[in-house]
This record gives sequence, C-alpha cells and structure tokens, in this order.
Amino acid sequence: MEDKKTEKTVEKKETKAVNLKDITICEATAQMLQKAKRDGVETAFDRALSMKACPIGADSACCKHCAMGPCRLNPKNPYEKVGVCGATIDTIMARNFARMVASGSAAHTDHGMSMLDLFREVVNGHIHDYKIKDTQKLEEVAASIGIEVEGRSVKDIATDLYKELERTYTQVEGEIPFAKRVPAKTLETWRKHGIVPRGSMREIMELMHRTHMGVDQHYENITKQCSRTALADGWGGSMVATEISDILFGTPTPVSVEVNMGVLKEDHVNIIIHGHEPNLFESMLVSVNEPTLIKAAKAAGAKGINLVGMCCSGAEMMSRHGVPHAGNFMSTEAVLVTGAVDAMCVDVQCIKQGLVKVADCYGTPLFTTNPRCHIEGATHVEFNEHKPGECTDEMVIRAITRFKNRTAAVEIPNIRNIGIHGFSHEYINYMLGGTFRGSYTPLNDNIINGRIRGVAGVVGCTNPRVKHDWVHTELVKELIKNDVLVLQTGCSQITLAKAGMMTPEAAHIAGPGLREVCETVGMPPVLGMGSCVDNSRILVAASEMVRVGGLGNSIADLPVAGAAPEWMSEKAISIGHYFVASGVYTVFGVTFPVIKETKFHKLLFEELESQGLGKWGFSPDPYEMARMMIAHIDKKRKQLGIDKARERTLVDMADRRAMDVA
Ligand code: NFS
Ligand code: SF4
Repeated sequence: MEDKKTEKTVEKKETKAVNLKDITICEATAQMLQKAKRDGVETAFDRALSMKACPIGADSACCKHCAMGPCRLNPKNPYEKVGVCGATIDTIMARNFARMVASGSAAHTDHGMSMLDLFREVVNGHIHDYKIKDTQKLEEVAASIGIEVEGRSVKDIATDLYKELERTYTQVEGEIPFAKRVPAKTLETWRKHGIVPRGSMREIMELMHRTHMGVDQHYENITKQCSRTALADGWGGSMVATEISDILFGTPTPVSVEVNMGVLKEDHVNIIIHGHEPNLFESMLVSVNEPTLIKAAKAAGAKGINLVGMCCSGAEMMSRHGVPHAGNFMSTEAVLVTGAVDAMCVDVQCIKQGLVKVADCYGTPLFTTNPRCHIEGATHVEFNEHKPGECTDEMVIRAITRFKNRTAAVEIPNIRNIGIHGFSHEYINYMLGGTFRGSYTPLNDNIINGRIRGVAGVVGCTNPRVKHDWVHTELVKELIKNDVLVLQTGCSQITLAKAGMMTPEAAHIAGPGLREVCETVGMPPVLGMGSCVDNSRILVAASEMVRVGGLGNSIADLPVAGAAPEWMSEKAISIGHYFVASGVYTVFGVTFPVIKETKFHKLLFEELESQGLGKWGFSPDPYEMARMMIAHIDKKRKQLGIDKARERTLVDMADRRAMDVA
C-alpha cells in the first residue's frame, strides 16, 4: 500500500512539471487543459502521461488468442522463444496486425452499411425524413459500376444501385462492385495475388477465423487475407459510406468554414455532435432550425442555437453544409472544459469513455444515440431514422434546459480559423479542368511538367502519445514546401485548418511550382476532402489520375504517398493497409506494432512493393517522414521518366526569381 502511495505522488509531480507546449500546439486545447487543471479535471493527456504504453504490446510481441497463454515473447530477441502452441513472432505479429485490420475494416464497413440501410428505406419509401438529394451523383455512381442510367427514373436507378451495393457486404463469391473502378493493372495485380475482395462480411469473418489459435500460421498467407479485408474497407464499405452519403446529403463543394473552439458562443445554446455517421447530424441540423425550438431557446435567454461538429461527422457536415467545427479527437474532452457546451451528442467511433466524467464535471449532458454505442453514465436517447426528429428534438430541448441552468463558469478560447473545405474528387475534376472539360488532365500535366512534384494524402487521428497537432502540421508544411500537393481527411484536416493552411493564401509557403498552380487556380495547397471514410475519395482521385494517363498504368506507378502521423485507431491501420494494398507508400508515425528485423516487418516494409503493391513506412519524426515520402515520389518520377522535367522547371523558376529581383 505504502509503495503505491509514493508511486502516485511521484506520478502527480511528474504530471505537474509538464509544459503544456510539449503536449499540444493547439492553443485552444492548451488553454482548456490549463483550466481543467485548475478545475481538478483529468483528461486523456493526463492519463497518457501517467500510464506508460506497455512495451511488449507496443511491439506486438504478445498473444492472448487462447488460454494456454497469454504468451509473451522477447521483443529484444524475437526469435529466441515461441508461444506455448509454438507460434512464432511472425505469426503472432501478423495475427495481431490482421485483427486490427479486421476491426478497423468492420468499423468502416458497418458505418457504410448504416448508410446503405438508410438509402434502402428511403428508396422503398419507408423513410420520409431523408431523400435523395444529389441525383447527378446517383447516376454517376450507378454508371460507374455498370448500371444503365439513360432514360430511367431515379427510383429505378436507386433500386438497382442498392441491390448492387449490397453485394459489397453479402457477396459470397466474386468481386465487389467497386472493383470496377480500380485501374486495370492494379486489379490484375490483386487477382494475381488472390486479394480482390468478396463481400466484407465474408472477408472479415475469414480473417477472424484464420487468426484464431491454430489456423493460419504463415505470416505471408495471413497478410494476403489482411490485404483482402483492408481492400474490402477502402473500395467497399468506406466507399459505400462516402458515395451513399453524397447521394443522400449532397456532394461537397468548396465552402468557407470556421474551425476551432472559438466557434462556440457564450450567449447561445451550444450543441456539439461528435461521431461518424452523418444521418444523426443531418437530423440535428433540421432540429436546430425548427422555429419552435429556436423560440424556446430564446425564451430561455439565449440568442439562438449554435450547432457545431467534432471529429469525422463534423468534417462531413463542414464540407457539405459549412457547419463550424470545434476540433479533432484530442480536443473532445477539452471542449467540454469550456463549460459552454449545453449538449454533446455522440453516435459511434472515437468517443472516449472519459467524456462522461468531464461532461459531468461541467453539468453538460452527454447523449449517446446509437444502439451500437451506449456508454455507462451517459444518457441514451435512441436515434431512429424512421422518426429522426424525435431524438434530435429531445436533445435540443435538454440542451436548452442546461443553458437555462448553466452553473459552470464559461471560458471559450477566442480562436477561430477560417478555411476552405469540401474538395470532393468531383470538384477537383471541375476546379482543375473547368465546367466543360472537367478532368484530371491539368493535374497530371502539372505533375508531368514538374510544377507539382507529387501528391500526398495526410490523414488520420491525433494521439496524446505525441505532441498534439504538431506532427501533422510540420509534415504538411514540409511537403508543400517541396511542391507536394496535400490531400487531407479526418482529424488531420482539422489540424491543418487550425494552422491556417486551408486557404489559397497558404500557397505563399508552398514551393514555387505548387504555388504557381495554386495561384492560377485559386486553390489552397492543402485540400480537405472530409471524414476518414472519405479517404475513398483519394482512391477514386488516384484511379482518375491513372485513367487520364501519362503517369503509368497502376496506382503503384503514381508519384504519390500517404501518411497518418498521429494515428491511434484500428481504423487507421485498416486505411493504411488498404492504401498499401492499392499501391501507395504509406508512412505512419507515433509507433508501429511490428518488431524491426523480423520477417513480417520485411514483408510489410519491403516485399509487398516488389509484389506490385505499395509498402509501409514508419517514422515518428515529421521531417524524416517528409523526406521518406518525397524520396519515394522522386523514385516514382524517375521510373516514369519525368524526373528531368522537374529539374528544368526548378531551374526556370530560379531564373525567373533572379530576373524578378533584378
Ligand atoms: Ni479517423 Fe474519425 Fe479522428 Fe482517427 Fe477517429 S475521428 S474516423 S479514427 S481519431 S481520424
Ligand atoms: Fe500462446 Fe499460441 Fe495461445 Fe497465442 S495461440 S496465447 S501464442 S498458446
């Protein structure tokens, strides 16, 4: 007992000594962490400091797939021992990794399934509160997978599209519908390796089976099913989530939005939606505009109702409707510390259980709404798409009550960052090519002539194990400085929005080539494409780049790279692996759950590339990460024979600058 006490005191002292500047570069979050400390409120930042990550688990050197174990191998000498069943380190790490992919893939595909369920009920006329908003997108998606659209009614096309996309989940044999969008050579490579996904239910089931004790015990074979399951996410469930959400709620086009905690308004009823499935948020948008509810808010002394998003559904609503966004994953507790939040309404994914306690400290009601996600201590108000307003109206009413009875001292960081969001792949087409000749040709041309060196997707979470927002920001700055156009989604997009990089003006810190393109088109050097499932937009954009020509025949030929510099979730691993399997070099930060110099590590980090796929990379350092990604882009440029063009372009620019000075 005595020992424990001393340990605790020591931990506390350590926590106190920490400089907030080492924890986050988000000033609003830092300000709220300071307030939290004053208020005696604990957050994930504190817990990350006081609880070290388990070193064996971090290396994935343990297995608890059966009761002969759990077995722990020595990460320092990984081939010294095997598990009780004889499982080697490569089997154990590959199984653990594969299960992360299975879980991440399940999360995205289940989200996509919810969207598809909603779509079916709308098409069948059983749901009236939602409708098909974007019929052009409906036709485009349907046509892209071979459904006849000419002269047919919206209902007929939608019915066929539903039936077809259901196969993304249920298909027992054969390729999923969106495999039709994959560049021919990439698809051929997948077929050769037997990794074209069938329905995701089958893929996830098989992966769980194969990683059970005593089944698949060859890391190469496990990795194949792992790739197939990840592809069932990227080209399956995630793509369904994006496309159906666009059809139901509208395809994003650029919109100017305010981001950061300063979007909260002290004199308004503040409602935050934090989660992933846009159907809840769409309904809340209707509820907060309900005249009777606005009247009730005013009667309670508020100037109005202020709806704000967080995390991924927030990113979608921001892109589609210009709803302001309060911050990313590592700010969800901090935002409650403002005392200004009158209701936080959550659905699924990335919702820290710790929110319950923080919300409680500030008298903020925390509402769970989804049957798949209850949280002990939160209030559950179930959301039902057949009568969505019942749930969202009730939460508004309760938020108004909380506003009326606010006792917590309110302190809102006065920081707002305006930026442009909502770059769907359709819009990029239009933006670069113009209305009549919408195409990726100008992008490809600018890559070929070297003004744009390559394209990088920087995506993913934030994580208290690293300096919040810092790794994302430094990486992206470094990339654009080197003429790499950056595409973003998820929490990373919010980070760079807070850093002011989502504006055309940010082009001034880009390299000369990228700056010239941005200035000509009037676009930011960093394009925000939405939520994490919207990474599927990046896959479609990459396929378009291949289709347009001049940059090789497969995604693996493109001068592109991806990164998740502050990742934390299993979803991120699934995304990373579907990018790798699609042909993209993908670099993760923070930590990587595989021991170096093992066979499995070699497979992920080197050998997959020689199989015609992409490969994994790892570095916790943003500058090293940028260097690795740029080196890969340059390697691809060389293989395409366009490295010379770039050298010329840079000389030209230097000459021009010299002339300008003179
Ligand atoms: Ni993506 Fe969105 Fe954020 Fe990470 Fe979580 S909110 S789905 S998993 S933390 S980017
Ligand atoms: Fe240990 Fe093998 Fe059981 Fe894993 S499956 S816990 S390595 S005995």
